[in-house]
Amino acid sequence: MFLTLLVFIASGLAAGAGVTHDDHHPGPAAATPGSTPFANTGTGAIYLGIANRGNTPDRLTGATTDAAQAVELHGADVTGGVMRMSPIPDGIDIPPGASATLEPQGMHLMLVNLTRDLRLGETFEVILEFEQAGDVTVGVTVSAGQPGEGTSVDVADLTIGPAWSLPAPRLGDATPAAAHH
Ligand SMILES: [Cu+2]
Repeated sequence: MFLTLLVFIASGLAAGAGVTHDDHHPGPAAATPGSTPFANTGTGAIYLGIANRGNTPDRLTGATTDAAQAVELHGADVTGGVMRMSPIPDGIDIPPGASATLEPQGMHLMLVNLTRDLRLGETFEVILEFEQAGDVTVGVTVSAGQPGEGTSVDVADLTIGPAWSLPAPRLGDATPAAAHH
């Protein structure tokens, strides 16, 4: 069961990052909605920049959103075309005068068990938890990979965002909905 979870999380991230993941395709049976909720539930990732304009170190320690059952801070490392990601248990440091950049194939906020489809052009909210700046709610734009859509917000010493996410289906084995224009 644990191994199955790893495979689905890994394939979800690979899809988000544009990496081929067909080797992990579980087959047509897994596409049946409502059969095995755990394995069928999708994942996503939130990307954003966080700049610290002040003189005090801050740290992103966690996040929550209605769009997923859990949000994890992840780092990612690509070696030989294979991406591996790992939790960042102590949070993401934002030193004074510096920035943290969460971007595809790098650090990200992992959305575990999506509660809804993330559809192109839609927005959803995430609450970011900072050691110094406290809880900050920002909008996340579902984008086809165009960071800069949406707006950034200034809170305390931090400039946060714009935050964005790639489209992702709530069901892990479903095909993302086509863009509507
Ligand atoms: Cu991840």
